[in-house]
Amino acid sequence: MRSTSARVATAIGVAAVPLAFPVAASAAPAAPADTDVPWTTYQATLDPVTANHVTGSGTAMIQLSGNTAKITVTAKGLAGGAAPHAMHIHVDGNGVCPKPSEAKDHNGHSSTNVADAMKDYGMIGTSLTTKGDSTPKSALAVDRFPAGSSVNYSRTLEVSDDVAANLKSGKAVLVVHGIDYNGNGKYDNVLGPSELDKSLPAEATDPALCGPFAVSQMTSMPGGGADTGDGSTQYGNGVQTGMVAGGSAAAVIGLGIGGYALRRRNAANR
Ligand SMILES: [Cu+2]
Repeated sequence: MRSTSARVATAIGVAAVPLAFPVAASAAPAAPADTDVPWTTYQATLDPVTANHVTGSGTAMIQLSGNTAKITVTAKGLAGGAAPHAMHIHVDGNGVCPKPSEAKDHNGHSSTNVADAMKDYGMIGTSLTTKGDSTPKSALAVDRFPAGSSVNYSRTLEVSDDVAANLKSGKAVLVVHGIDYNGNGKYDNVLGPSELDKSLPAEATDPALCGPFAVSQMTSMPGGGADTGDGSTQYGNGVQTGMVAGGSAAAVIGLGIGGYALRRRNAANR
C-alpha cells in the first residue's frame, strides 16, 4: 500500500510537470521566517466553478511572514465519499477564477478543466498536502489531500519566494479540485480522462472551488506567537473562522484508499 501510493504519486507528479509547472516555479523552500517580519493575512472566498456542476463553497486564509505560511481552508458541498480533493495555491496567472463562459467541450459535456483555466489562475505554486512535501511535485499526490464532501484543513508550510510574491501582488489563487459532474457519487470518466494524467478521470482533477487571495484587514496574529517549525505544525484555535485542525489520521487513511481505488479502477478501464 505504502509503495503503491508512493509510486502513484510519483507517476502523477511526473505526468503533470509539462502542463502544470515549469522548473522555475518550484524553488526550494526558503529559510524559516525571521520573527521580526510582520505577519500579513490574506483571505479568499471560495466560489464554485459552476460550469463543472459544483455548488459547494468555502473560505481560505493565509497568514504570511517571510516564507512561512499558516494556511487554513474550509469547504463544504464537494464530491463526497472517499473522493480526494487536490488543493493548491496557484500563481503566475491573472489572479482570477474561470468564468462560466470559458467552459469548453469535454467528451461532449461543457466543463472547465485545469488547462482551460490556466491563464486565469496560473500554475501550481504550493500543494496543500496534509503531510510531507508541499511543492508542485505533490500536485496530484491523491493520498495526501483531504477527502470527502467537506474540508477542514490547517497546516503551516514554507512557501517559495514566488508564492509569497504572488500573494503580495494579488495573483495567488486557491483552487480545490475534484468534481462530480454527473452526480453519481464518484469520480468517473463522464468527462473523459484528465489532461494532467490519462489514468485519472477528468472529474478527479477538474477545478471545483476557486478564490483569489486578497489582503485582509486582520493583520495581527490571533493569539500571537509565530510557529516557525518543521512545516507540519497543526493549529486550529483562535483563528478568525474558528476552524479545527485538519489532516486527521482518518482522513489520510481514507485518502489512501480512495486514491488507490481510483487508480485501480482506471487502470482496469484502459
Ligand atoms: Cu490546483
